[in-house]
Amino acid sequence: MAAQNQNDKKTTSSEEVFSKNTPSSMNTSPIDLGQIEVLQILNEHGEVDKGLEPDLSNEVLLDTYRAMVLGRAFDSRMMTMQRQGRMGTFAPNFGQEACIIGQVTSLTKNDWFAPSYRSFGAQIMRGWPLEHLMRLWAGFHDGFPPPKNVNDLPFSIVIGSHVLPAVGIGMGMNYKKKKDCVVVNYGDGASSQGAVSEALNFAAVYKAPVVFICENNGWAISTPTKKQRANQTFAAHGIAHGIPCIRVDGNDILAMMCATKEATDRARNGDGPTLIEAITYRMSLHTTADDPTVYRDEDEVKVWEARCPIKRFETFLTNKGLLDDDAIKETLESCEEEVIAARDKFYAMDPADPTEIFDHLYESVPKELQAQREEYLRRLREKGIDL
Ligand SMILES: Cc1ncc(C[n+]2csc(CCOP(=O)(O)OP(=O)(O)O)c2C)c(N)n1
Ligand SMILES: [Mg+2]
Repeated sequence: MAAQNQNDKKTTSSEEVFSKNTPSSMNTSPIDLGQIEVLQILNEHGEVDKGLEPDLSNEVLLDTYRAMVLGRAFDSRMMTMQRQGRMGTFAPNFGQEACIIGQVTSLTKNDWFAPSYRSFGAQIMRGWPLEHLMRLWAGFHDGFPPPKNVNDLPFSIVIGSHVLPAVGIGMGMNYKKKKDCVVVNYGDGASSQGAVSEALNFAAVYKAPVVFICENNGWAISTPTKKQRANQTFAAHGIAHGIPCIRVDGNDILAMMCATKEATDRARNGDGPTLIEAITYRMSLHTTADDPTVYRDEDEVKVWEARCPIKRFETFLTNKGLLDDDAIKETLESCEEEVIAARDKFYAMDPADPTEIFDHLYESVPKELQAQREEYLRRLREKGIDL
């Protein structure tokens, strides 16, 4: 695999993989950063590079496929629930399923995962019940803490702020001489936060066992990557900090799994952090509060539709004799049923007490906040809600 200062002939340059039909918002590599190559194992037609194909069992391949389909089924249902007024603001992950699932397939229960808000597919794999995630997105406080025995951080809405704590966890692992590691993801937009540079520097200097995944999905709300960073290669952040780095086709699940496996092995062996830039695309809106049609061209979205991570994996698995039309249909139906069952459980739960939003900032509530609490209760009573 390509990493800093290595020359693996099997990987290709970013131009070969992405120059064709690359949308204008995503100039790739205007500067020659020749050492940072793009790893792709499954091309957008689902054809595999035999020389790079990983040796994975049929069970792992099919479980990974189902995890991607389940993530998308969760996504679709949450969008519907939000539009029905039964869910809070939600950040979909359409089109980024390979990027997100491939990050966690090489983690064990002892490892840590520090996600951003678009990571629910991976959170499900890590052991978060779906109805727990629904509580979270509905804004109920009890949805935020990770379930018992799941070593994940709750995601932070403050962009990039979870990256430093993730490095702290990695440094703690070194201190305790553990062989575990941390995967932390953040977006192209988050990469501009000072805290992310600080985190990279700490991890590099202290050889923290951390895998940084920069999810370059083309946009930070309405800011395209070309306005985010003059050097379009987010992986170069690694070079600047002395961290081995690689760019990966983030819509290729096999490439994501291989890159993350190599990075987690390196971390466990005491060789410190790795930075993976996953090149993917946010197919849908930023959140349910956003309307991308006002700032981006639909033609751009069409280009990425052809690079669908689920479709290309389906083609690969079908060619391998592991899937057929019936199995594809059954997988989708069973994932939808699982999501519906979770939705019904979620609807049957008691809602949270809405006044809890006043409870968690101060040990004793200051009088100004107490006045707001009373005002809020008064307004709820006006609407016929008496707590
Ligand atoms: C510190 C901070 N600044 C601004 C925001 C508002 N905000 C929410 S999401 C977002 C864009 C993040 O883009 P990116 O990191 O690329 O992640 P993506 O949403 O594309 O997954 C911004 C600016 C915030 N939540 N926190
Ligand atoms: Mg982004």
